[in-house]
Amino acid sequence: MVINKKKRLVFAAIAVILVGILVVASACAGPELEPKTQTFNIVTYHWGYALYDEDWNEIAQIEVKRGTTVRLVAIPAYTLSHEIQEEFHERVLENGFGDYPPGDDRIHDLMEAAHEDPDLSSHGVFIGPLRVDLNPDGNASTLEGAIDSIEFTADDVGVFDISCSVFCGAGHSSMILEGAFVVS
Ligand SMILES: [Cu+2]
Repeated sequence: MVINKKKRLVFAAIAVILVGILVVASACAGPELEPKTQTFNIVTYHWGYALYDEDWNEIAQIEVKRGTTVRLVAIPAYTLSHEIQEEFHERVLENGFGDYPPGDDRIHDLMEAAHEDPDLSSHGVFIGPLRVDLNPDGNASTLEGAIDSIEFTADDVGVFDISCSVFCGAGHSSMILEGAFVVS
């Protein structure tokens, strides 16, 4: 009888330990099992990009850890408020592009011409090594139709450029954000 009681106590103790291990293991494994997706918004305009995190804080570059599931959303500026579009317009005037120095009088006219030409209204978001090539519609009638997005796993460590894959006028070849996407 004494031995049986001891046995029962040992079994009970083992059971408690096993349950404890399971609870701790599931608590530890929980966050790793759930894939974490990081979303970034990329606004395209004549001629440049503005990067935002998922809460719409503007960021200088997109940085993720290797293995992260990334969702990139490309949004043409024309779908945003007039005020925001004006801000991008000012950025281009202030910074210039290509052969046009900051404040060059011709920049305004070139931008206006591009805005009025429906064939130049789309911009691409291209990151070759990551096989990202987004083409938000420059002439869509709805916001949903205008937006293009992709979800992928950032498997390759590196520093990647974002560039434009759709001809969009005078500033097309200047639409390069060097080192804009970093996987560490
Ligand atoms: Cu372009």
